[in-house]
Amino acid sequence: MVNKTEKIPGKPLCVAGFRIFRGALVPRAQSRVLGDILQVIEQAPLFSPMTPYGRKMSVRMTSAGRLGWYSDRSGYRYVDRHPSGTSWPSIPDSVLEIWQVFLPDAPQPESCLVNYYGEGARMGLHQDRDEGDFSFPVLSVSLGDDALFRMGGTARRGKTSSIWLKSGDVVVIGGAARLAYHGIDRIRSGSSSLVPGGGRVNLTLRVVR
Ligand code: MD6
Ligand code: FE
Repeated sequence: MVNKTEKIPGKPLCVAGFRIFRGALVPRAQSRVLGDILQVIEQAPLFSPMTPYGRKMSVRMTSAGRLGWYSDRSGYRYVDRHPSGTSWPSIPDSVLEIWQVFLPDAPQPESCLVNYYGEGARMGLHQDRDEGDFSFPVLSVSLGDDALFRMGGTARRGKTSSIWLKSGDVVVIGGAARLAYHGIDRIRSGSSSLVPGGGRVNLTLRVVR
């Protein structure tokens, strides 16, 4: 699953408290996870959330797990149903295995947010703070096209650093970085052939409570 036969993640690259595990998933593992996520998308189709300010997000989303992230004029929150009214599909085992390898001491994640970036999609600088409990890290998995990831501190206008995330990279934000600002400035369209039709899929796994 993960790059090491003994299933121990290698030493991460640390930027502003973000732990970046480059190439954590070998290509075979990336294909398996993506295949499982495409099935999630079949059951719970991608949709474009509306921000509380009334703008449509350029990233399309869906979720797996007990809770899914949702946004509309009433604000950002976790809900137990897809907009179609059905419960979210369960988090695939291939995805739970990644969480298990990187965060063996954390409880099981309750939510796996699936973000799809087509050409031109981006995600503004934000904090992940819609969860009821910040004691556990958020783990992200990048699949498909490269993405320019910007990382800052806990102040909105603080200094930031950027790095290109590639398919198979895993990022863990926990501890002091759990509430750090981050975002995706842009995608390098066509840089990967993993996702059918192109684009980037990012998974973020969380304990919500
Ligand atoms: C993305 N990632 O990579 C957006 N959040 O498309 C996130 O918003 C994120 O990478 C929390 C922890 C890690 C992340
Ligand atoms: Fe985030």
